[in-house]
Amino acid sequence: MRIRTTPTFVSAAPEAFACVGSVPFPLQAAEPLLIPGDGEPTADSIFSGVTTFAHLPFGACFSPLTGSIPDTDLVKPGNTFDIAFVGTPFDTGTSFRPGARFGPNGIRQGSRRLTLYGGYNVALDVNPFKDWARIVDCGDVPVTPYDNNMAIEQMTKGHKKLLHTAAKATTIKGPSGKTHTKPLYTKTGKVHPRIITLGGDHTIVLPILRSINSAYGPVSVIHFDSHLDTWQPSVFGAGRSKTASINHGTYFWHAAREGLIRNGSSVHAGIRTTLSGPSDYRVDKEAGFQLNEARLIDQIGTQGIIDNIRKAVEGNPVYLSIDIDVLDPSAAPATGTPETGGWSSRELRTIIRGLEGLDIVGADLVEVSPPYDNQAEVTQQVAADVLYEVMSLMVKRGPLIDVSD
Ligand SMILES: [Mn+2]
Repeated sequence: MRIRTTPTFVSAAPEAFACVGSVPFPLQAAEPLLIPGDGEPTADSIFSGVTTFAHLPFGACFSPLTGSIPDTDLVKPGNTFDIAFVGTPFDTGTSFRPGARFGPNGIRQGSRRLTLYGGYNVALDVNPFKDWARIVDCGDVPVTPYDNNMAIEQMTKGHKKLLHTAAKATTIKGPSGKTHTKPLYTKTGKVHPRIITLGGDHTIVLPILRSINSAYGPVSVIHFDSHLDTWQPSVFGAGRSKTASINHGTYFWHAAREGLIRNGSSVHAGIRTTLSGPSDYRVDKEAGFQLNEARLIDQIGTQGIIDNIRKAVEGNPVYLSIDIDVLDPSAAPATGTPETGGWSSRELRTIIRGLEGLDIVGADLVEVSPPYDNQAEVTQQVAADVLYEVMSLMVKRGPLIDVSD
């Protein structure tokens, strides 16, 4: 039977095609807004279109079709950025429930509504989307699921490629009106963009810290997690092979031994895991971390946790790593190794906002495993919202340039 094409369809088609490529995305609307203020005119663009983090422009920094990381021409001249979101879909370092390889796109899905009203962050009084920073979504680093050693090389190389791209903003006006250009902390002599990584299981932080070290040297780490992740391979993963020794419970142990972490000025927050024994805390201290257990919040509140974190890292370049399992499973069920007795999303967001002004050089959010999320996608949403706070902190802090001279 022949299917009839109605005259209505035929006449409507050219109009529909005329719209392709010209749908105004929330942050790129060329026409004046209909209502004065910070709003945006097209709510439909929140739920339609190809998904990037918070509808940010897609950077196409890698070649997903060939699985390759380009050696040159990563970012075309004039197309640089200050903050890049990048996915790292690796989950073959997990010990229990896998699935974090779907985390990057899960978090992107959870981020779709972030710009519905324009993206202004009330608590931090900043709109990260409409300030000095050019922010992009670089897609995903190509990662093999068959060979962890190769994957770690890919992740190191991919992160380095983005990190060593020149930042767009390379000057800043100081309080006196003077223009400053001297980069803070870097050993390369240039201002680096900040990379925010969407995990992936927590193993990805070892390659990330190796990359960060190539630009900044050892950094202080703020680590939100229910687990220590400084376990010796003999305790976690049994160290049956060199490959097995690097996993999502041991990467900080390796990072500390490689000199990637500033000893004594790194800090855990939200810890509540069982241990192999009290000696795990001793090994953890040797790796350079101060400890804030989750239950401490009942005694000192969110402000007390904030104060402890700031005291540990202030004055240093800071890397921020957030395991979504720092939250209580009621707030974030979709993760590989959930632990009850965790913080609420409100408490975590308050604590992260309390890090305002710190020199955060990079960040990640890991261990979101979408196959375990509920139908409301609550884990993916809270992950996106937490990264929105992190992005706001980075924008509010400004480029990492020294204004003291
Ligand atoms: Mn964890």
